[in-house]
Amino acid sequence: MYYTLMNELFGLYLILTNPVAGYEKAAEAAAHEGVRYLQLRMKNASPQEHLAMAIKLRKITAGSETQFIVNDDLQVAIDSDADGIHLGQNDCTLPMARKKWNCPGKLYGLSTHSMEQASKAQELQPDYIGIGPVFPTPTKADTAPAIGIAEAGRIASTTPLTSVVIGGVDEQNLPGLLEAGAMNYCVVRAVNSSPDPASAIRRLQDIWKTHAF
Ligand code: TZP
Ligand code: MG
Repeated sequence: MYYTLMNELFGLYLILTNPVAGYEKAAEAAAHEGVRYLQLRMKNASPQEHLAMAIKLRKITAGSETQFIVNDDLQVAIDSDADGIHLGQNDCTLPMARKKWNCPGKLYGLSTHSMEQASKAQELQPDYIGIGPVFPTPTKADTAPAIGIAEAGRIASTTPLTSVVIGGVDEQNLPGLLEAGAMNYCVVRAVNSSPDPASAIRRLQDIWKTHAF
């Protein structure tokens, strides 16, 4: 089988989890600032709450450059007509998700926690992989051990897949991560903790534009 693996460069991938500005304001900021990926991650919400919010964010991002991704819950992704789904190593597999969604053009993201998992991910042809956690983070319970800046950069610069480094990424450590080989990066707290998400997004993307490559 022939297929192309594209290593895309876009900088910020934003996950929304309890943004202090509110989900809608944060999503509007992401779409306005041209953030490529926006993921809804509501770990403690009921499926109904998750779907209701997914439908709102779907409307906010529709027609923008921002691809709307749902974390974990394939049914919520399907029912909200999201642009894609993000799956972890222990979630439903990518082949199962593709079979169930059965809708061409949808995007599939996969978390990886090591060089070995990143290499194996190529067989599954995800649209991007997450690499991390780079640093220990309070944002995700039950997370894999932190891999550190050097290893995250090594994996990102080795894989032919589009990648985002994740876990404790902020304005202070982003330059070092990019120097170590990271391509794109994903944050929760660095934007969700700001009452002004648009400014937080702009500051991060300005750093990325200055330090990448
Ligand atoms: N996956 C690996 S680390 C993480 C996820 C969802 C959370 C990252 O959150 P933060 O606040 O940017 O450290
Ligand atoms: Mg998951």
